Amino acid sequence: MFQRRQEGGRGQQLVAVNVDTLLIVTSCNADFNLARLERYLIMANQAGSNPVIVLTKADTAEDAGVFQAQAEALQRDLSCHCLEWALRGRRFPVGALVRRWPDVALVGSSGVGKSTLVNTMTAPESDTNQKTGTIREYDAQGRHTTTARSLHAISGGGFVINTPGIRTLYSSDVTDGIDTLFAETTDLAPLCRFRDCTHAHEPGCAVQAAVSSGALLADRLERRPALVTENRDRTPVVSGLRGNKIVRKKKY
Ligand SMILES: Nc1nc2c(ncn2[C@@H]2O[C@H](COP(=O)(O)OP(=O)(O)OP(=O)(O)O)[C@@H](O)[C@H]2O)c(=O)[nH]1
Ligand SMILES: [Mg+2]
Ligand SMILES: [Zn+2]
Repeated sequence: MFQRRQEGGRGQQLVAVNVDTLLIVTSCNADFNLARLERYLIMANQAGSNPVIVLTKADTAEDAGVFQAQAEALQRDLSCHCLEWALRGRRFPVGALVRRWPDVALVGSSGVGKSTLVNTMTAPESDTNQKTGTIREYDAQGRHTTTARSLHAISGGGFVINTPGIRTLYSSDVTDGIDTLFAETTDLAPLCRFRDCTHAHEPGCAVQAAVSSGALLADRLERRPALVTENRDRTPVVSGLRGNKIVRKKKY
């Protein structure tokens, strides 16, 4: 079950359920943002689905391989597909993917080409014709063309859910998702001297030792503390000291 916290809202909004593969769509242009991709990966990991990064608009980039290499480095064994605009008129190669993981959902910012992809995944005789819209040239922002979620049969089996572009993705209640994103750190954590080690400054930290020895890239740790803190601050605690504090604050 994918859910996301709404901007300004307190509750969670349901995005999709029973999804085997989450296709995280981004473009080889100004939309490409590693920190945002990490949030999508956390969402997919937390829901227990198989995340796949789909890079669209490879035709507009000088070297799409640079985008692909950066995306692939975000999580252990992450699969990442780079799509050429030339795919227009051809089918998105979901065949192998869908045989293993038949139910797919697409997420990503507005204008990255989710609806364009859905149109190439469904059978030509199906009545799927998702409306697509142009993007603003100067910053690659889409215009929120798709406004509702929809489910379509993929030719060859399985189903795909198209979703409206997401503006901001907050992380809350996703501790497991973060642990999977940073699997190298998660694996090392039991070797740290302190059980609640933040891997930032503590002595006897196995993660920092791995960075010093070159076994782990320091880049991998850069955005982790912010994600951990955001998750902690946004996750409601139902019992214990912090939970009680929140209840008291609400009362008075
Ligand atoms: N150059 C190029 N343009 C593409 C590609 N894929 C999609 N587009 C264009 O990108 C624009 C946005 O595509 P959409 O499919 O509407 O994007 P979306 O992600 O569904 O956007 P929202 O519905 O607003 O969330 C359209 O003008 C598409 O024609 C691609 O691979 N290369
Ligand atoms: Mg769309
Ligand atoms: Zn540590």
